[in-house]
Amino acid sequence: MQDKPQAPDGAKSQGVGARVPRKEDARHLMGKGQFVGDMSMPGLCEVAFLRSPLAHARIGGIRIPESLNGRAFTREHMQVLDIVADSTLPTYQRSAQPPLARGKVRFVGEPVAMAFAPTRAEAEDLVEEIGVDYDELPVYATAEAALAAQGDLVHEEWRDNLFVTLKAERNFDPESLDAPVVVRRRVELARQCMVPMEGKAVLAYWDHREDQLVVVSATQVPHMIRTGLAQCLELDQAKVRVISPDVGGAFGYKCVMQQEELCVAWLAKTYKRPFRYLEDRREHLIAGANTREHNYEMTAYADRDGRLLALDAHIVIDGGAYSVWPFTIGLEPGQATGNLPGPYDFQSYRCLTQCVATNKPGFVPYRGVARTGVCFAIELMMDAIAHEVGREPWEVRMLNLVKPEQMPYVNVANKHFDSGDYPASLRRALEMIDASAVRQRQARAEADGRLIGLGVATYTEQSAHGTSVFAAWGTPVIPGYDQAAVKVTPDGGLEVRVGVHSHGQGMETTFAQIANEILGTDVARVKVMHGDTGQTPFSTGTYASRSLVMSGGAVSQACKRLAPRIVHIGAHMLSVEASAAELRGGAVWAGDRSVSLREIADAWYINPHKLPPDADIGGLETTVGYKPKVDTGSFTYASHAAVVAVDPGTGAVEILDYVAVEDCGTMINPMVVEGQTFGGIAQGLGTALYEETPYDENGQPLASTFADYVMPGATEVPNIRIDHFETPSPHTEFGAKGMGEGGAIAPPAVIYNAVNDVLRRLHAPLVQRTPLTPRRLMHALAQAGMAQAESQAKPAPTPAPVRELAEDRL
Ligand code: MCN
Ligand code: SMO
Repeated sequence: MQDKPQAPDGAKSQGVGARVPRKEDARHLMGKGQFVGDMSMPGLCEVAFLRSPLAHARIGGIRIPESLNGRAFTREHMQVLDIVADSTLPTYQRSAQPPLARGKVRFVGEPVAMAFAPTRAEAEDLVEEIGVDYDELPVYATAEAALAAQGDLVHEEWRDNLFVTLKAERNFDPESLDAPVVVRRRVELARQCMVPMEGKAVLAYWDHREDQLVVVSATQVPHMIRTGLAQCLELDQAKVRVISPDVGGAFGYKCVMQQEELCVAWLAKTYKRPFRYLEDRREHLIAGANTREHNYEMTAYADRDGRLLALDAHIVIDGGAYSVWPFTIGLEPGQATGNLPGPYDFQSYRCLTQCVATNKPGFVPYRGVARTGVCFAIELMMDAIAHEVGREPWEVRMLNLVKPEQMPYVNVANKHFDSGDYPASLRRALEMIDASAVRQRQARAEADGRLIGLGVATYTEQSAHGTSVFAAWGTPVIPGYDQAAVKVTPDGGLEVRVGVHSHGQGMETTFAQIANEILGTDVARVKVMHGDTGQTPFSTGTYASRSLVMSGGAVSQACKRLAPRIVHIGAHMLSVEASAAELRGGAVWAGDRSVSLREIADAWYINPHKLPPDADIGGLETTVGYKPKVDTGSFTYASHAAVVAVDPGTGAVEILDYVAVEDCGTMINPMVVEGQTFGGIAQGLGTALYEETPYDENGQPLASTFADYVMPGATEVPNIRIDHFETPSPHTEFGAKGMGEGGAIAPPAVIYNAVNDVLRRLHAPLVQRTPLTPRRLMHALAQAGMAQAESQAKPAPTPAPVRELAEDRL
């Protein structure tokens, strides 16, 4: 039976740019996903951890009852190396993270001991029997306290509590600018968690036939976890296989090696039996990881039109107790320092960034990484400058945004913007939100007494940054070529193997679309395999919105390498020269005659007497490595705008309208791009309005359940309207840019700019610290009258006008 060759048009409708429904949705909608928690194995034991109740203490002793021998363990029992994330950044001080605490504990929730039993409940009972003597040490619950420490450092062998200090300076001499406008700002982002639906999850066993440790883990980066585990367990990598099955959201939380992964892997290696650990929600909120806590002090120098002339910044990042492997804590200050200048064209910049070790869980990259913080900082600053010079926020942005005719553009922090029309995205966002109508509406009072505000923000999302960028960040693992293996099956279908991992991004569909674009194979017949080091070529994995550009690029290249081999065989079967044949719609054509990929595959595998004598002996499979021509990253950008209504009676903020105009170059699947954008914005709104992990002065986390840790739900996320531009990147396959994080970058800036639009009209102090809880907003509103009186009474503290140094630090 032969395939009917597809009509060329039919094939195109599944290729690059098509809104193909996601192939992976069927199994998830039917509840057939395969998560670590769904798995069962004979003899499987569940693992529970005893976690530190104190933020900083020396461990005097750990008492394990004799009855628990062989079932409960401390660091002493484990023959493994600690997780050490070293970095080549100058000033960097490395932290060694033991899988179970050694000598002291450094944050509440740090694993101190573990036990296993047939059920989790029994394992939890066992760890309860373990006794620990703690000698309390001074707790550094804030970066400020940690910087002021005298002795008893978080890591005793260090000089001070600083992970790393970064300095950037370019043409910085504000005196010489004689800027008529000087604006100071202090903005802060709260600490928060990532809260994927599925927490950490790992199951490990010994495969006796392969003589291999198999670790099934919910991870974004299976190949790197294999490398990391092999190093810490001192095993050959050939003895370790890591499988990442379905993963219930990751968002950066699962792009690093986790202590629990190492513990469970060690148990399986030692006892040659299956073990599993599943993080529960409380563990996640207390001990999982924290993120986002940045503090910015900035001074901007501008002219009277609002043109930014220079920016001076001091950034402090609360890095928590340990640096993560492999990205290191250096990534966060590196990205913050490099991205703070935003999408703007100015030439004078100075930035000092300090990343501080404190007694909190280690800081982990979270969707957007530092860019959510820097967007918040620079976009609040842009609004402040606009206010200072008496212009609309968008007028000042238009003046400062890098223009399309300047592309490619190297900015003051040496970021290489590849392509795009930033001002056009802002114009389109203003048009969609109908800014002039909002201004007219604001002039009238609302019938319900609420106050309307309009906010905008523009950002760039450096994505798919390559070798040179990571080398500059000094990380122990640096991405290079991503490989894809593509194989035509004997019945003419396609197998595509990639080392990245898809956990909601839809790559099982979009990578199939790429293969379809080149080889014409129906998307339904393209099987994308990922997440298993035993089956896929090496990739450092999925993070930094890189999978499509890097791994997708490799899929394209591999298909392109197969195409001429297919044509060569097909032409022979059609008795024409290869130059007279063409691959189209999954078949090789010569005039109106064709031979399908199924027939060609059949010839290669089963009926080789039909092959040309000089057929490529590589056959119908190939593995190709790829990286973009220029490795400084593809810069997706977007402008977001929102209209909010503030209720002065309750401090509640309702989002009345939200638009996003994004440009990720050529879209592989616009529907997937929109899904990614919606999800990112929902998370960004969480950062803006709800999510916070507060700590008391003893380093005790105060939000350990969803009663205290507030997340946006379906009713809090508005109807978001999205529009796209498609300016191709000159550096990548198809001109596509990465975009998976983008949605999460702008919302805090947009929402705060909109609410501050309201507060400015009331002469109230501005809000500049996330999240925007009703309490913080009520506090600002309550001060409205007072603030007005003060600003009239106080003389400007320096000759240049410096205003709005509001410090709402509730
Ligand atoms: N895409 C496209 N056209 C483009 C760019 C992307 O069709 N021009 C598609 C891609 O084919 C892919 C998706 O959009 O299906 C995202 O691609 P990309 O921007 O390459 O990002 P990654 O696949 O590398 O995903 C990582 C990124 C990051 S870093 C975080 S954090 C994040 C995010 O993706 N975590 C997520 N989105 C997430 N979405 C879900 N559901 N769950 C997570 O954990
Ligand atoms: S935070 Mo995304 O995994 O780079």
